[in-house]
Amino acid sequence: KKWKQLSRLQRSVILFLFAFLAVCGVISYTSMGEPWKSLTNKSLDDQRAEPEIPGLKLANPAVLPAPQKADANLGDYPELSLQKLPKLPHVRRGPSNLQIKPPRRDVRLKAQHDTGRVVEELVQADKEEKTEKSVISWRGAVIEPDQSTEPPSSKIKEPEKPSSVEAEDQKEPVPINERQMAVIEAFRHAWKGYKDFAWGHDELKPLSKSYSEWFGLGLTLIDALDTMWILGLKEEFEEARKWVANELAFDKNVDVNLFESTIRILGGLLSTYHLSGDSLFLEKAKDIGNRLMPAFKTPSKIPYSDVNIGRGTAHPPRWTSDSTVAEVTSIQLEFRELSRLTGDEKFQKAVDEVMKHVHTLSGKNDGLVPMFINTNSGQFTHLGVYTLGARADSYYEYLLKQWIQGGKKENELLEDYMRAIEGVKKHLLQRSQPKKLTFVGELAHGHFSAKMDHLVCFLPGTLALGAHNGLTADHMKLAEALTETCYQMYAQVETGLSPEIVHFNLHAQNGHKDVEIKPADRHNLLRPETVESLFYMYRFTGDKKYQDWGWEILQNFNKYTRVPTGGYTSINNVQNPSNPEPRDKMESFFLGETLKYMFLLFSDDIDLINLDKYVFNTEAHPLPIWVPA
Ligand code: DMJ
Repeated sequence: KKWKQLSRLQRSVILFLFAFLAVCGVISYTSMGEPWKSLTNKSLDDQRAEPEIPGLKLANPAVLPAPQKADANLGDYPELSLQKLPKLPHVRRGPSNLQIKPPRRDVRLKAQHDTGRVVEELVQADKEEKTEKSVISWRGAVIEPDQSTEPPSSKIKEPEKPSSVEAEDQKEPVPINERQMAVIEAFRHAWKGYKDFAWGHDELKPLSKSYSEWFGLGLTLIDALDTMWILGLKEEFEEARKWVANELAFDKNVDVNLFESTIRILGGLLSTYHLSGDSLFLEKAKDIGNRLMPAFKTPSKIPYSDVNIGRGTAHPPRWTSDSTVAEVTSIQLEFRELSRLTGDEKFQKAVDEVMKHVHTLSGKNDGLVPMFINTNSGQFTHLGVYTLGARADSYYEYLLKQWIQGGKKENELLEDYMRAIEGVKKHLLQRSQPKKLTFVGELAHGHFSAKMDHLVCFLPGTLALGAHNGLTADHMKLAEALTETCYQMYAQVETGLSPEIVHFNLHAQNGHKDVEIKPADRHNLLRPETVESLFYMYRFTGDKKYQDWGWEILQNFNKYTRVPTGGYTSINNVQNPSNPEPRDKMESFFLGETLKYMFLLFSDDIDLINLDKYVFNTEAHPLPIWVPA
């Protein structure tokens, strides 16, 4: 009624005012932001994270056989996303009783690492999450070995208990850093392939999405058990444990290689027993240990290479009655430990006898041993060829490591080791051109060959371990030089991955690098030796360059050997980045050794497998030192 009484002008003014007020209201609401967004299901963390981590959901990673170039971004790690971050364990830190520089905690990556910034954000996000949730280490109190016992006496004792140390629990946790997380991510990717396509079988064939059998004993699964424990992968570990409990049976009519099954299966079970305290693994270790014993029933007591673990028979390879020297002298750490744990001295007696016999043999050249030994006569055969590579390598490694395991009392072992290193210096060391890299060549009937297997790259780590245990400082100097050489075997190659064998140039030639590669030698089997040595060098020197070198290697494994559907593969050609020719096989030692040493290399927690308490077997399975330093 009143509206009708107003004049046309008055009505127009009122309408204009309403319209004006309405427009002002909308503008001020918009400038307040978007308050309705807080009503969505997403957490504030998600909302914060999304715009800050560009590219997290990039497309697939480098796909074999056409990998991306070296400086990968997170697109190479498709599994990495905030939601899928691994559940991280707390690791503990104890007194710094190793002779290394105090490691900085919570290492930050520098800008030169391409994945650094984004991974760092992931780590930060994870740290924030952890402070809220307060995770307790599932690895509990059993990571410290029980070392109070001596080697077994002749009388049968009660089985030794595994480690137990509540004191360790009191120690301050050391957070996992971003490089370790990248290793966890790599392990999970490898494990996914194994689980999806090769579960319970020996090795994954990641391209054909199938598996290969060697012994038919779940080799990869057993080799990887203690790596899962150390990386804190509880779920994966529990699942694998179930397989060991329900499926693993050694009562099989199958020929196994004594050395390979000792270092991978017996060694893997023993170290998992020590880390977890779970007697299942000791029972399985006893079972396989007993089944391997027929190998020692030879005229000379030098064991045969092969044993049928179901039938209890053993034999040499079909074409010879020789065994390989490295094989018969690199089973000692495991059998000695089995005796200590079971109180049954027969295991230790058998392997000690081999070492005592080899100690007295003629045919050595200043401590260097030939590659073959006859199981009938007990004598070396094929005399005159000396190498630190295939067929002799771990003989040298186990001389030192047995001496350490036994509390540094067995002098013959130390004598043989010291003499052998002198022999290496005298006969096998040379320097390459143009970079003057120190390398270990081979000697064949008086002729020096500038050939070096990647396998030889265990040596710098072993030399460093000896120096840490009080041997001459010279050994550490040599270790430093050889580690640099082993790194150059990766760095001078097109893919940044080492071939199986290199030849060093002894004379400078225009445009030639130190490292030459023959077509037959340019494969890479995902081997661990260089990363192993980087780990020892970092532990003992604290020099971060060793971590940086390892990080480069990990990135190159991711670039050239990672199979998108799960797993990593050996490759045939490290010189062709556009087609490294995948071989379709993931060796068990990639999980047992390579990734484990990577994880330990990137760790600043010296108590994560303390080297004064544990000695690694040649397959990277840590066993306790009987008398701690
Ligand atoms: C492993 O089985 C062991 O490290 C062995 O001593 C040498 N070969 C492989 C790894 O390269």
